[in-house]
Amino acid sequence: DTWDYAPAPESAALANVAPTYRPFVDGAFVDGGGEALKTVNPATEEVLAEVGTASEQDVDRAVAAARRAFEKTWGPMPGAERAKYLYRIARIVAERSRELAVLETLDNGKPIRESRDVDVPTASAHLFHHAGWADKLGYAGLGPDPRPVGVVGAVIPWNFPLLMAVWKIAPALACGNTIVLKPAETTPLTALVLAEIAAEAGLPAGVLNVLPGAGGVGAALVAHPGLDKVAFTGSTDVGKEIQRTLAGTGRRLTLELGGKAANIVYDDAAIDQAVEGVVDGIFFNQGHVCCAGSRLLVQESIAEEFSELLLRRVETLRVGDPLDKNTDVGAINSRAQLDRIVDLAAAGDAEGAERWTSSCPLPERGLYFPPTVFSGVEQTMRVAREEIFGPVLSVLTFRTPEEAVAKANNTPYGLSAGIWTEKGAKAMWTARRLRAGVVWTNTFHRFDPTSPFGGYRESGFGREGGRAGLEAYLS
Ligand code: TXE
Repeated sequence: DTWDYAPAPESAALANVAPTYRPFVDGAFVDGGGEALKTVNPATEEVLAEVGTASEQDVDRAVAAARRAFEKTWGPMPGAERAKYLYRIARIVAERSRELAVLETLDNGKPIRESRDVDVPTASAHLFHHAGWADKLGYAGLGPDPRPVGVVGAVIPWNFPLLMAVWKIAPALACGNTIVLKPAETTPLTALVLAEIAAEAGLPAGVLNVLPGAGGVGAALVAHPGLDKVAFTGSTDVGKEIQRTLAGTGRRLTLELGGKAANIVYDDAAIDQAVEGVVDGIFFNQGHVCCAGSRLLVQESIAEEFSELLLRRVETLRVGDPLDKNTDVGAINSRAQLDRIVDLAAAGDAEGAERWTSSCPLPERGLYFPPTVFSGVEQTMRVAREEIFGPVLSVLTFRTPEEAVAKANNTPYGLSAGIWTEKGAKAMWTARRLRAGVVWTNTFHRFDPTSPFGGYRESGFGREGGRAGLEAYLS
């Protein structure tokens, strides 16, 4: 009893896969009707690739192709068969991990150590995990026979380009949906390689479509009446705009937006471990992380000692060439983002916070910002309230656990938080009171496909990963 939508890799699908960067629609790379964009390597500001972008007609075509695939091939396909494609894609991602890691680092600016050890393996793990769900959805606690939602439109940001693509694609496809994905304009390359990988795995035409382009392509996509669901990760402002666009349409929506996470260090914490966690919490991926621990809340009794150890450790971080395996902090993804970081840091100075900057020399060219720590930060300051999305930590202090919780929750966001203590009961007491979707204890930035990830309030709604993450893609 064979299911005949699994052509061998040397099939016709691959004939259309050219090593150029163009929209991927209905199983083939096509000449998009949009104006070509240039993606730059932020470490050098040199043009990396010219990328064909999608027009509104391409959005129409992609949504129509996704609808056809949903109705004719992917939707009716048994889960066990869908799983085979996802396993195959997961395996190819793992096999091509070096290439993907290098491309991600070139396009995004993140250290190769991170793209190699975090982004790509986490993406492949997410695909493997969801491949395993495809034939077990009846056990997901969502009824005996949960149905796919239909055609999904997904818009993703530039901070984890491949991983965010996979966070949308893997659950959507595992649940039997088809998808049209718009990667960020500054980092479209790995999503297009992923499309090539899908073709290599023989994924039926139309199941996955990738439309490079700027925000206008995203706006045209999310407003498209042919979608059943929209999944967005990006800024809170755009998330709110999308929510307004979808109001009253009955279409499903999940939003993963910004954050301003507190990393709470109690006086009984293992200090060296906490220093490492705080450093990783904010300087991982240059701080371009929605769940970054951008507010350190340290207990007053150890604040001085902790700050001293922290600055000494931050001083050792190597800022530089993202392709160098020894680099800890890479390049800022775009000039616009660098400007935003510079402006917000200037607001910290203006409002009276004390700025400390690492003395690590920065490369002579490229987009860089040195690791920066603001102390004497008050809760009302912009550096304590606004997402900086850069390598900038704001330090606040607290006296009691109650005060720590109150300060941690004093934010319009609610995506993540960290707790550092050797006392289990104190960790549990604190975690229960934090209004954050993810709370890490004695660790930070721990991502696992089995754990749901998502926010409260202005950090958005809906979960990605785990059983909860499937709900968004099933009805
Ligand atoms: O985000 P945008 P930007 C935060 C972070 C950062 C700020 C701005 O603080 O400094 O947002 O970043 C597409 N309809 N985060 O400007 O614009 C866009 O093309 C539909 C946190 O890069 O939200 C891209 O693909 N789509 C965040 C994606 O939205 C639209 C990650 C994200 O871009 C659109 C990124 C529109 N009207 C930024 N306008 C996180 N949660 O991790 C733009 N886009």
